[in-house]
Amino acid sequence: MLLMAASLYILGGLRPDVSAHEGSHEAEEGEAGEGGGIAAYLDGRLLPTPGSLSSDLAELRISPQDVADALDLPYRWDMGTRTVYIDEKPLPAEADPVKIGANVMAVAEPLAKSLGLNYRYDDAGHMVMLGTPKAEKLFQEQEAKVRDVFEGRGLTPTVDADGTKTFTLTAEMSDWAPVKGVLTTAWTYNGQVAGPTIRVTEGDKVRIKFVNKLPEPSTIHWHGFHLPNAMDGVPGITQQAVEPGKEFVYEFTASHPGTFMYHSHYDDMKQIVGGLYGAFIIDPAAKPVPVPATGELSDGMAFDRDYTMVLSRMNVNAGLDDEPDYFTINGRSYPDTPPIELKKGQTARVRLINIDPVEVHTMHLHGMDFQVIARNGHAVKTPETMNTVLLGPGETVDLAFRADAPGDWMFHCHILDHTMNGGEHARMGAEMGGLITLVKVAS
Ligand SMILES: [Cu+2]
Repeated sequence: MLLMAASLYILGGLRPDVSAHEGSHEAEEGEAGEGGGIAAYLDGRLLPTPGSLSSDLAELRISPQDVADALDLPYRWDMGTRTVYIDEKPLPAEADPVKIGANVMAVAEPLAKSLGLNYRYDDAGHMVMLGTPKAEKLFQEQEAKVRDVFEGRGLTPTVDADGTKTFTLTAEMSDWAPVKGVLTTAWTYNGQVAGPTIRVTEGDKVRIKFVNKLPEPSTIHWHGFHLPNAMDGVPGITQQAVEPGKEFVYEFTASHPGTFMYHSHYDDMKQIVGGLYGAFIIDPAAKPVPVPATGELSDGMAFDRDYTMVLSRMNVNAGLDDEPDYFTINGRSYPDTPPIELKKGQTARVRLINIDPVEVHTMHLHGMDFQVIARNGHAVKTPETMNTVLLGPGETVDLAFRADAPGDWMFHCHILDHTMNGGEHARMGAEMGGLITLVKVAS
């Protein structure tokens, strides 16, 4: 309702009645600024108090206490001198803090500048976006990890004399940026979402040292593997849950080649959606055969490029029972998902992994067909030519295609509310987001 009211008066030229604010710093509750419907975000996280607009729509106020709380800085309001102190420093005069209703509200831009925050007002979305330099920096630093997963580069193991490959996965809470300027506290393996890809060869002996630095117990399940029962990672059935501060060593042989995944099997709805998952690729021991110039593509071929897309979501402002707000490919939402880049005539394999515990996805490629060459870690007998493929929770699909049509083609989930980012579901003309990437074919 608030958003609708704001849209109406901006579109229709109406003005909210905020006259009580003019000339008075002690406006009555329910008048000045109330009903402006301005959402305020810091690093993509919604602040609890809605912003307010002055009658000329020029002066936009937000709650300085919300900002201080979000930054974990001490906050103090001196009513006598009408001064706000954040971290014991008074806000500059331009921030002009006033009491509106139950809240102290300050002019957003000078408030943001005085705290070294980026400031942006999204007029169409009636949103104030504040950002910390830390969010920008983390986004840049995480780019290389996202690309490693996307382009199929695995975590580097230590290798014993007998050839056993040892990987360490440390589970810990860590800040993660699904898009530039948005930070959320994620449940991560080695500080990243998706966790690092583990990539070995069929027949390899694998040892994974799991270190639990989470605030809760956890385990790791190896999804699709043929392994000793005690290594299956199900708490209360095959092992005791690994308590915070403790470790567990998983050992098994990479039994059969294919696209798999690993994920937490403890409090799954929270820990998997939180980010505790990754891709596990077992390459075949046999050398792949060259791709023929024409005709059918199949699992055992040596494609020019090999991509992995782990489909999930992050609940930045949404609760676990709410509509999810950021659908992600390897922890990133469009427009910050890296593109698939090919030259005309090249071939690519794309390993789709749906790790979401409840959502299905219908991945659709524009401009070209693809062939489904493997499902759930097994080559399909007769590759099927398609343009849209459905993945239920826990399913994997390997598809392959020849890049025969130059251009920038969308590759996206066709459930269209999976292609909008948080805060934008409710408005017309929202930007594209979520489960979208581009296939860029150079001629
Ligand atoms: Cu979807």
